[in-house]
Amino acid sequence: MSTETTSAAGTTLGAEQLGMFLYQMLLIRRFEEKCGELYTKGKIRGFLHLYTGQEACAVGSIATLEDHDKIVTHYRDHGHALARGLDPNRVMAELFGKATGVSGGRGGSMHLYDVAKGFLGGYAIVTAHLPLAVGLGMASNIKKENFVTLCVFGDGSVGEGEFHEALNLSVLWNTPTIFFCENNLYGMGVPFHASLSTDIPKLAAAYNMPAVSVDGMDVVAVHEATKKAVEHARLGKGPYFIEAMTYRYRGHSMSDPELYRLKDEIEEYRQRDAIERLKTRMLEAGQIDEARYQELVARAEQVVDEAVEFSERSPQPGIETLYDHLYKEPSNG
Ligand SMILES: Cc1ncc(C[n+]2csc(CCOP(=O)(O)OP(=O)(O)O)c2C)c(N)n1
Ligand SMILES: [Mg+2]
Repeated sequence: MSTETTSAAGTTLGAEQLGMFLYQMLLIRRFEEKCGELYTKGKIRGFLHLYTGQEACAVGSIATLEDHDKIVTHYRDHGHALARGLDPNRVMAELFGKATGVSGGRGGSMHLYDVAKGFLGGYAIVTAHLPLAVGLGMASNIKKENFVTLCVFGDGSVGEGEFHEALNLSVLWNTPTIFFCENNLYGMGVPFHASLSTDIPKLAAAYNMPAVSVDGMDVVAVHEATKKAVEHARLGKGPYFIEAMTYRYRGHSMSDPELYRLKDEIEEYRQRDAIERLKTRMLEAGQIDEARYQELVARAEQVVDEAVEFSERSPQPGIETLYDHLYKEPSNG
């Protein structure tokens, strides 16, 4: 199976849809910036991996899904949750560890979850959710429910055994799975080229599924590519692989001193920023003006401020819930 690079040329998306993309990316950007601030103030604790720079991946891909479709993703999951329409108040409250959080304050940043939205996690173990996505695909086939699963993961997954097991079985079992690899060029501090000797779509195509590479800093290109993949899977043609080339502006997590890359490199990618690109494209096409853009910025800011206030005044989980969600009741002995 051959691989190709897709582009956004000739899109038919209108001003309303593009405006929605712009707003969602602004919301994610603001949300993540606020999370960074709150972490340094000690309001958010534990692990925190920010999605800043990668917004186009979540927004462009998730917009192609229907309500009954499913998403499983990795620990860098805030952007996917917001793009899927999870309540920003409850996402932020989860990061605060509050009872009103989407996972009842038990999951934190890496374990966002909302069954009603088909958002089935947030997984901290690299690649562990790829087999789950194949299992969901089997469920869709066996129960004839015709939902597709968008499975998001990083380039660091490609060297893991489960990656290969999942891709192979998804083809053999013809599951409606979209494997969506956010290649941000690093797995923690290891540059991608130091961990893989070939390119990712080539590897995926070797399992006999269509595999494409797309500019993950271009929300329209991501949308076009994922739309094709979803159509393919929904028609019963099996899995589809997308590599989205992207970049994270912040370190791997909040505790990353970033000694492995130069500031120039970050600047270079900021020049291709997905928000700026879409804004420029819409300005040039007369689909937005500066005043409208500023309205979207202000709305995103307000939603995030409200989410913080909601989280501040939410209660901690009660002590009586301490043993909830455990497989085994604690013994008295
Ligand atoms: C099985 C497993 N091995 C190692 C780790 C430690 N770890 C956490 S994140 C990470 C890097 C993953 O990089 P990538 O998949 O590219 O995602 P990114 O952080 O770049 O979004 C590693 C090695 C882990 N969580 N799980
Ligand atoms: Mg990576």
